[in-house]
Amino acid sequence: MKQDTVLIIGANGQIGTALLPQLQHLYGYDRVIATDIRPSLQSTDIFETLDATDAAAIATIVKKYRITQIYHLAAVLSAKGETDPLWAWNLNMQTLLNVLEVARTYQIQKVFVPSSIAAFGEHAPKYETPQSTLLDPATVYGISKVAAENWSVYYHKRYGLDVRSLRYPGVISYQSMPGGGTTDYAVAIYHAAVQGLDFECFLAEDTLLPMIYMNDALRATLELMEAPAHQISVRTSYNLAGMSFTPAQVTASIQTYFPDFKTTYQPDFRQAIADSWPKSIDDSVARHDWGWKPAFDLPKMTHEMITHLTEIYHQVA
Ligand code: AKB
Repeated sequence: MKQDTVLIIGANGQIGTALLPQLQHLYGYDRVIATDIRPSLQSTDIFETLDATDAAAIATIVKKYRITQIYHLAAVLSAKGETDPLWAWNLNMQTLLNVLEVARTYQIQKVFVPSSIAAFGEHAPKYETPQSTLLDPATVYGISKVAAENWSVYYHKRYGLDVRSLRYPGVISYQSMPGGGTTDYAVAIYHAAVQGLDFECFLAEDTLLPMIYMNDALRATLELMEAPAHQISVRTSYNLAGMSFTPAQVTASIQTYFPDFKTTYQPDFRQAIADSWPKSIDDSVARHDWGWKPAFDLPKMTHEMITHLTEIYHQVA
């Protein structure tokens, strides 16, 4: 078992919820410290309530547990960020800078800072969006991700901090709900289908977006974090691809299990956000540098989502 002690900030979020057991498995139960601004749902985890806008509070936890790795997963996502741009900017940037400063000060060995396809904007190629291209995001969330990528490079170059990052596509999971994202429909649609409900989608039926199943997203995260430092050629953030699909395509995929399932379309302000993002991602640099390869396509993911959510709703009923 590995000897690091790992801090997760934002452990109650969509990715944190699924990442926590994987890190506990890898590092040992006692060596993973879960934190979030909201209280823990799992009373058995080692958990501390943490407001990551408070740098001193992060430092206290880092010292208390002798932390050696940090996963900084707390952020306001794209759609929610547009409802209060300055609040979203302040929260995303303050928490990031606190994490980087604490990591530098306490000589943390590795830091994971997620980025997103939201870093891309109008002038990036829409299909097979390359690793290096113009980054002109349309949302405050995207702007904060581009800034975070550049701050990560700065801390790496200036202080030698080993910061690593992935540009996540929309992440689809059954373990917990995302909140405040533009790709969230692709999780909610499965919940509706399994409950026997029709689904009203806030994006148009032909809106093609890059997505990834949680298992792939977690494996990519851990593979990146475990790769030897000399294999990491990208210190902004690696492009990461799983699959791309439209609301109509995921509806058709669900209909192979529930033929009567129906989606109606009522695009709202999130359509413009989705339209500003890539439709597919070129992740060849991640494949080359640390051997990334996704395992889940849409049919395989639909099978898993429906199987797991059926179990969950069955237990609740
Ligand atoms: C969002 O929709 O805001 C996120 C993302 C793509 O980063 N899921």
